Amino acid sequence: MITNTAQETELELLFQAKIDTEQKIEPKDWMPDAYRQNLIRQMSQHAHSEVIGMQPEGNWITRAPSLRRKAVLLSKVQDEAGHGLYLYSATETLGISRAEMITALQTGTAKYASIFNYPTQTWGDMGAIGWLVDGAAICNQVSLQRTSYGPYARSMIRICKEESFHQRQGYQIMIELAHGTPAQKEMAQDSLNRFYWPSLMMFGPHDSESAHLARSMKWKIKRETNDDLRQKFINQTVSQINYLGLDHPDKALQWNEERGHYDSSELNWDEFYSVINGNGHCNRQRIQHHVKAHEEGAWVREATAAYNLKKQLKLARDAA
Ligand code: BYC
Repeated sequence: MITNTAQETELELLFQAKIDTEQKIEPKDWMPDAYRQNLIRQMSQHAHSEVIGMQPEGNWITRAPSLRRKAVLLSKVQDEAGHGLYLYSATETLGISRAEMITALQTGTAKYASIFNYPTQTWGDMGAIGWLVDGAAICNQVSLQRTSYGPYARSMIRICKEESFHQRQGYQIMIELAHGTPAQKEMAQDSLNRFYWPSLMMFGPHDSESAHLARSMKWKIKRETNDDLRQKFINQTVSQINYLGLDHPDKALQWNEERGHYDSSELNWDEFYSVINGNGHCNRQRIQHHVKAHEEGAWVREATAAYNLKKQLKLARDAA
């Protein structure tokens, strides 16, 4: 007789074989519960980041310096809402409801990207966010296009295309400021100085401190490690800073011929952990704002549910 444990072991072996041969795991496939939970954690946090990430930029829609800039920023912020929508929908395929995910965000059980707890003080910050924050996100998300869970991988393909546009619009703002008046150049430098370090923290703790890394790599949820992705981003940003004619915020940055990479300063990990544990500059404000918007939107959710019910009833009656 085959026992439950033996069957589970075989299922796990078959599951890992599928991953090892680059086949995607789809919603109705068998998967270990820890795989499902790990994905729910990462994907829902990714969705929350997209949605909370609308707030720092939303802050500047009414103060954009021209109608064209306003339209572009508005469109970018709307894209982020769309990314949240794809990701929440993809996460729902794992058996968790949207309401459960929102509660986890609002009660602090689920995290969102640390970067969005930093305030946006000037128009230059819109340039720095598009260029560096979306740039860091792309670096990570390009590799997530090959993640093992089908719905997550597919959502990443579209999101990456849109993020590339976001990065270009941010870099274009930086080009204009950096090549503008001395005051504009100073604004660009100040935004770079403030957003450079938090952008590097978006990749998470060092690999040696990353709680989920080993299993996520084995299951190919993550395709590259936190430190490898961060290094890629550091390398690619050097020439972009040079082109802008700005000073690199990392005074210790040095090309290492042997490694073929730039060596850089250590990040302020106390600051990172303080921010992800809820004590960043804007953590409370971001969540309060989310709760307020969610409560104000209750009538929309109720109206949609009532409309769907009516539609279902009509379909059922017509079919009867
Ligand atoms: N911020 O074991 P680790 C965008 C947490 S938005 C906050 O390495 P993992 C955009 C981590 O969650 C795109 N928390 O974790 C939107 C874990 O805590 P829990 C955002 C962080 O998951 C609007 C603990 O630290 N992109 O582009 O293996 C406007 C231990 O870490 C952070 C994504 O979300 C952080 N930076 O690796 C503009 C990408 N780092 O869960 C732009 C998807 C770590 O145990 N996510 N933590 O409580 C990932 O790729 C991975 O989750 C991470 C972390 C690389 C972020």
